[in-house]
Amino acid sequence: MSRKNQTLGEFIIENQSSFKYTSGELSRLINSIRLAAKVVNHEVNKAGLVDIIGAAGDTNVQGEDQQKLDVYANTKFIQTMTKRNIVCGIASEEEDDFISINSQDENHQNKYVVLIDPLDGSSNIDVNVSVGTIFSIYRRVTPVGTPVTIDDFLQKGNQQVAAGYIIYGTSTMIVYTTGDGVNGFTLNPAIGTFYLSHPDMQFPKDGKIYSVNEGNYIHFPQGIKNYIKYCQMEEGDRPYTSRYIGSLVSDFHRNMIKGGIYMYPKSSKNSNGKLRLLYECNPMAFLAEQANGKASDGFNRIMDIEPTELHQRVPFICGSKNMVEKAEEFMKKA
Ligand code: AHM
Ligand code: MG
Repeated sequence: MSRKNQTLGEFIIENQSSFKYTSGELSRLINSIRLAAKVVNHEVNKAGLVDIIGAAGDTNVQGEDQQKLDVYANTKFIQTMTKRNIVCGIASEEEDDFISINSQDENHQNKYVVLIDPLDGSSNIDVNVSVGTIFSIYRRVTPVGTPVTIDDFLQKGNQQVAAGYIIYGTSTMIVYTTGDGVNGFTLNPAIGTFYLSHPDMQFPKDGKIYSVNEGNYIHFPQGIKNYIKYCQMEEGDRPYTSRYIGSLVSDFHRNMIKGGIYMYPKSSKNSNGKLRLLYECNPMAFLAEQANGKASDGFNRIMDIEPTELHQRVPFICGSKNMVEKAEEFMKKA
């Protein structure tokens, strides 16, 4: 059982045996994410001090301008996992295609693939607002000893073996699950160590916060419009409070602690919403369910959606169970 003040390193070792595949490979992988997180954290915290913010000039596969820190975080996470030779493949929001990893002596012996959004919400960096890293981990489905294929990445969310996020906020935290609850670790920047600060995190069953970009209201489906009106209605414990940071990790993190719902629905402008199924929605959905919350596209469980492409988008409704179920009710009625 988890103990407060335990370091993340100790926690990983202590909990390794409770994981059904006990080779230690997953532990080493989470350790490498921890290391890259510290390096990226250091750089994110310098963003206001050095000339690192601003578009790097590249455009990513979604046609968005890349900020320099997106590129930096992408490189660091990929480098760390590649150099330590612990994964057989990586897919990233910042890379058009997946990367197959093989060191000559290992001959594709690694079993895990990672999907990552290295710096989510990066439009918030130059205004000093929290951003995050999101990661999702699967066991490969193709045979060990062969190069990974797209099939290793296009797995349903319900096949994830671990998922988590790093939040670069007022404190830096790693929050992750290996399918046995959700635990949060806070970085002590003075000594560079993550400590277990939030054991066994749980979404309150109900909440009073709704998080959605209401600027898109007129483009939303009728069910979402009706649910937003319901949130604003003076009745019982309503109206709810509206809180939207525009940084998924931060909005999710706050809602998990306080109780709330996050929505990025489809709209008449954007038929599948904005968020990416494989490295944004699925990992958050896994965390939500492990913390007694819920994640849906309005009708179906996010983690049951069959992926068809790496950068697929999907409408996303996630948070306190009763709130998500209420939003689904409005979607079905409309
Ligand atoms: P990004 O991956 O380009 O940073 O986009 C994802 C982010 C989420 O973190 C956030 O919740 C959402 O986009 C905000 O979008 P919008 O500005 O349209 O509300
Ligand atoms: Mg993103």
